[in-house]
Amino acid sequence: MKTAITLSLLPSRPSMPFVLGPDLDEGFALAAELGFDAIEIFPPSMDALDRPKIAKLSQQHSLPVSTIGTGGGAVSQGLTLTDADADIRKQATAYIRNIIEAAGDLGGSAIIGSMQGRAGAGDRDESLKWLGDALAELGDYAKQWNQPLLFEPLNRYESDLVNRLEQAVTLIESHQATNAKVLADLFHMNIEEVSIAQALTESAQHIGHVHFVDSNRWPAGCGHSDLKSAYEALKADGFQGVLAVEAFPLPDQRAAAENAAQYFQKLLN
Ligand code: LER
Ligand code: MN
Repeated sequence: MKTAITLSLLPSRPSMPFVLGPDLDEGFALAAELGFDAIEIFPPSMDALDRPKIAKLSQQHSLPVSTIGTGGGAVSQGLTLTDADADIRKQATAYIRNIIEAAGDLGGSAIIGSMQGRAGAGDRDESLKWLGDALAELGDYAKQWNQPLLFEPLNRYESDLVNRLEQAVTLIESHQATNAKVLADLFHMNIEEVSIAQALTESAQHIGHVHFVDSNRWPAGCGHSDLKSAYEALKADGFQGVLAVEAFPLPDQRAAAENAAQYFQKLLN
């Protein structure tokens, strides 16, 4: 398994689960210094993504970009794949295509989390159909770069569509979204799953990426989730992807990054 740490291109905020950023030079340098294997980037918009600069830093520090989040489309522009307005759904798809392309060119994959939206007062089955169809279409698009499309169940306070891994697997299979993989975020799972380790094992064949974070969304070791058993389950199931630190930058950015790096050193060696 490899490790990654998140870098947000928005100013760092304690309420956002991104450890590094917004300065790319500083973020890449600290990630390299602490021995992470890759970087996960969260841009608020396509314009914020300085692709040449990211490519240069990635090469300079030998730090591949594992993943790029698409949530900026929802947070900054109000786009989701399940909006009642077909035009907004189309704009959301176009936004995600651009991120798939940017990530693919950098050798990484795109994440669909917040872009799944919510059914709210609308028809939940219809929302799930729009979402499943989008995962199939966008997953096919990502094949050009030989990358999976990562789909992330969110906890109930962020979405009423897909909260547990098993629901994501059902959606992927029922829509033949053959290139969509599940992103297991251990923070959301702590809220939604009966057992994190058991859920990981049950969906093992579909898991493509992990947000490795503690119960309180602080870095691993700073909360009360049984992350050792989560890791042992992933290992036993042959998971070979990335464990990414998508955690609050607390108590501060550097300490959060150092705590996560120290935890990984003990866990992985
Ligand atoms: C949001 O809560 C989250 O976990 C992100 O990875 C999804 O955009
Ligand atoms: Mn996450």
